[in-house]
Formats: sequence, C-alpha cells, structure tokens
Amino acid sequence: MGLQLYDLAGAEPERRFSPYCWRVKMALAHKGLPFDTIPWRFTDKDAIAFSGQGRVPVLIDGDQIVFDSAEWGLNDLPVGCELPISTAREWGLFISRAIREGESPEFSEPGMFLVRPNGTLFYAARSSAPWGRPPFDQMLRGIDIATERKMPARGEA
Ligand SMILES: N[C@@H](CCC(=O)N[C@@H](CS)C(=O)NCC(=O)O)C(=O)O
Repeated sequence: MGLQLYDLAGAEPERRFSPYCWRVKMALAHKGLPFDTIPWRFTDKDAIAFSGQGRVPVLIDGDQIVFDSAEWGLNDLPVGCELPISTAREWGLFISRAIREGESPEFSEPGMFLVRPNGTLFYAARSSAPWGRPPFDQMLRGIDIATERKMPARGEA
C-alpha cells in the first residue's frame, strides 16, 4: 500500500479545505510521491485515533505515521487561502462573484505562477474558469526542459 493521507473534507467529499493538508499534498506532489487521500471530517476522531491525536493531516507511510506538518518542515510554505482580493487583482487573477449558495461573495479563479529564487516571474497562467488549470505533469516536464535548455521567460516583448 502506498502513501495514505487523511484529508479534511466538507459535506461534499471532494471539497478539501484544510491549508495544513494542502501543504502536505503540495509537498508530496512536488516530490513526485503518489498518494491516496481519505476524506476525513471533524467528527471522525475515531478514524485517526491510531495516530494518538485528533487532527489532520495524518500521513501513513508503511509503519510510519506523521501528523504534524511542522515535522515535514512545511511551516514556511505559504498557501493562498487568505489571499486578499486586492492582491489577487494585482496578480491579474480573474475575480468571480458568488452564483450559488456556499460560494464566497467574491473569490479568485485559479492561477499558476513560477517564480525564480530571486523573486522574478518566470511563468504565469491565469484561468477565467475553475477548470483549465495547467496539468501538473506537463508543467513538471516543461520546467525540466526549460531548465535543461536554459530557456528564458517568454512574453517579454
Ligand atoms: N499540528 C497540526 C495541526 C493541524 C490542524 O490544526 N488541523 C485541523 C484542520 S485544518 C484539524 O484537524 N482540526 C480538527 C480539530 O481541531 O478537531 C499540523 O500542523 O499539521
């Protein structure tokens, strides 16, 4: 069995809203480690009792159980869950208004940015819809090619 991650879920199992869990998922994706998630809700304390505590993320890796994101050294990995709309606009993200119950009154549509270590922008993709995100595997391949060929950022003209 591969890596299993207990991941905070809403009433709809596909709504995963914990920034602590996002950090772990981003780190695993970044490392190219495949994992399965198990939707977990605040009341499911018994399901993770084996970890000796009552919060997620809980990652099972064979015999090892990790439940504190600090142990992964992820405390400094920022997640955009509290991105102010004004900043989202500065980044050029599309902003939407709620059209159904349960949506925030205003929220940003997705964007993906690759930023060089010196803080300059290398790549940007912005979507005007919740779908149409750049596929992660293609991005990783593109980054490898761009790095290998020392390709500059484009769109500079
Ligand atoms: N120490 C944990 C804290 C994680 C945490 O607070 N998780 C929240 C969800 S975002 C949780 O499971 N809360 C359940 C509860 O408080 O009952 C970490 O840093 O990973």
